[in-house]
Amino acid sequence: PRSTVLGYPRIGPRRELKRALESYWDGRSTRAELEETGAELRERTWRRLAELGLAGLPSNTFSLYDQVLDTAVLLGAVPRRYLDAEDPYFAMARGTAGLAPLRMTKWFDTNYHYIVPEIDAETVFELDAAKPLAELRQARELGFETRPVVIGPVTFLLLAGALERLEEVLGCYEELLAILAAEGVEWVQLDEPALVADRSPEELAAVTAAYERLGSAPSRPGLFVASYFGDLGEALPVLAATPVEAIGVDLVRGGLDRLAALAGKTVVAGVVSGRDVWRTAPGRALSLLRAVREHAADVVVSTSCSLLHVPYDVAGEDGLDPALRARLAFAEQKVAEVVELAHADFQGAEAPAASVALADPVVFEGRGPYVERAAAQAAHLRLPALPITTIGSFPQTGELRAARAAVVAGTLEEAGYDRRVEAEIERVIRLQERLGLDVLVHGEPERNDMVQYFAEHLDGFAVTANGWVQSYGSRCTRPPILHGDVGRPAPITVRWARHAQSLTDKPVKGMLTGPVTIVAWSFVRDDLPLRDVVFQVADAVRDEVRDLEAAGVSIIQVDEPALRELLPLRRASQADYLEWAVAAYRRATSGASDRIQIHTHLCYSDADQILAAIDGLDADVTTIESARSGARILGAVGSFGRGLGPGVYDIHSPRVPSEAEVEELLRETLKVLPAGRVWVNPDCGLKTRTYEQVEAALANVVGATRRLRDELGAM
Ligand code: THG
Ligand code: ZN
Repeated sequence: PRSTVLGYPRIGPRRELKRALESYWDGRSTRAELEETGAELRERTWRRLAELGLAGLPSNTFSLYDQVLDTAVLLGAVPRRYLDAEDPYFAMARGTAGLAPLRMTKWFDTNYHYIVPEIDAETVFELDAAKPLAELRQARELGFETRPVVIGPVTFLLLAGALERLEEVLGCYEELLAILAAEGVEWVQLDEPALVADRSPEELAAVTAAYERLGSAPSRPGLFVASYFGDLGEALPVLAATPVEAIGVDLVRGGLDRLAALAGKTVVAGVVSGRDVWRTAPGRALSLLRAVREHAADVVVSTSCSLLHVPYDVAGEDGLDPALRARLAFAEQKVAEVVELAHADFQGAEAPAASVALADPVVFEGRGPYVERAAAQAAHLRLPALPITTIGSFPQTGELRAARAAVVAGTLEEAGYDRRVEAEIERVIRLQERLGLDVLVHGEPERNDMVQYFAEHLDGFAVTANGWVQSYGSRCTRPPILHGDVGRPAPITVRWARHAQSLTDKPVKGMLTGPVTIVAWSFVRDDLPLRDVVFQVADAVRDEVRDLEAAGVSIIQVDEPALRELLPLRRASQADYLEWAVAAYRRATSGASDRIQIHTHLCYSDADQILAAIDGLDADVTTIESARSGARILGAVGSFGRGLGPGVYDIHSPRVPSEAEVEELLRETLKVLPAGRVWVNPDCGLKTRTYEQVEAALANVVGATRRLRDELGAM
């Protein structure tokens, strides 16, 4: 059979695109130079895929920023206010001095973020096929025939919250199909990952309408509709009943149940995972392929989703244990696996291995009831009304980043680095005292990325030298690889927390990352249920909590910014996930005695969806994004029974909020929450801001809070 992949990384094997983007944004290079880097990266990818023996090469999987934004441009959905910007594409992605960017949010259950298209009464859809055509022609000049990849109409409109505009948008897709057919294109790939989540009868009817209409377009290439990130479920027979010629199914996460419906279709069988870094078990993959061939007219071997979500290449990762390295497959290795499977004989393969059974629910001793804890903490901490705090990180200076690089390069000794970190902690403590904050932080100067930092200090994790994965735009993370049993050989944060607390009489928070987030932002072993892995991490966090308490820390923050990210796409599985995720958090914090105040922080503005679960975490204080979303969260928190700090200013923007603005947000908060449970804090960590911005903003936060305290005192 033939072979293909649904998409490929595009940031560049050495993050060439990141460098080119940031250079262009800083005015150090031109748009033409940026485009040139893009063209080189595409050329390299097609050549490499062809060398590896892949038969079906995709095009239009490259993007200068984001594929959803590219689709909005393709369909003419560019809000008018951006058209006068010097570069409307990047104005939508990043904003300009006078224009806020479009919203950004998580791509399904991945750590990739896409730009949310804005579609309203002003939107006039009009096809602009320049980008897919340019990529198609570039590939042809290099001698490669490719399959253009575009996000499908149903997923695009669902992401934009505008499915009612289907008829208009289908006109653009029809026009695109005609143009591609005229170019002699054989196949086009339309991505419909939204079909693996629960869909209403109306939404399924939209699938039928869309693909009946595109299928009967008078002039078109073969239609390949790709689904990924899960099982198509009831959408499979719906899609199969339309005239599309090929359907892509995720056989890593999805099952074989309804494959009989695919009789007569080409099935693009996603048997090599695009979501993990493990080698594919050939026995299982071959028996899946054999099962598919029994039903389908034709089988194409493929990845379960785009390889965008894995790093480029295991080669060069010389720092990894050879035994671990031998188990790994990044994008290049996964392409080789697809090719090998396509050449293999499907006959005589073994049956798929049975999945691992779930362990028994874990029992642990909890903390006392909130009211009792709150009384013990109040007596111990003696905080003023409306206590002011920050989320944890302070600006990361260039000096610190350079010092970390020098340690890696061997030109700076650990002891010298540690002294610099201690000096930075002292500066952050003094700054907070001078500003008049009540609960201080050490500023996290010892951490680059929090998950990377904990992975480096825990057993069972490996970190890569160059395993970058795009998170959004030019931003990447290097997800650690959780490959063995997790353990904490020694305290991790205690020495920094102790140093910080020794500098001041005010309480300094200990700062930890929660078990769900550490696992969500890592590549995780697949031989244990995810839940069991999360519980192992929870036990390591619990050890750290106990040691922080023993070191004299009286407030410990355990963040779970990724709690929502791992929420299953299907509602039927959500309750079970939330139950064990919450249990893992409580286990991680259960080592603290009642007089220790546990804080947590959540980053996103749509937390109201899982507010009950956040309540279930049973943290004494929760800080949460609020300012950026127009304090929308306040409508949902009235029932929240413990301390809450809805952010009073948006740290994602360099803008310094005025005292009056902060005061207004605090007044709004005091309308829905009793004053005794309100905390005052920014929306999120201050790592990406400058000290100048942070000082000015926090001074205004303190000013506004003091005015309200005076009023409360007078009542
Ligand atoms: N850490 C990890 N995953 C995350 C976040 C995180 N996922 C969600 C959210 N936060 C994503 N946001 C970002 C924000 C900034 C960066 C990456 C993801 C970033 N990265 C540096 C870069 O690309 O230049 C590299 C960081 C490094 O040196 O490790 O700025 O906070 N794991
Ligand atoms: Zn945050």
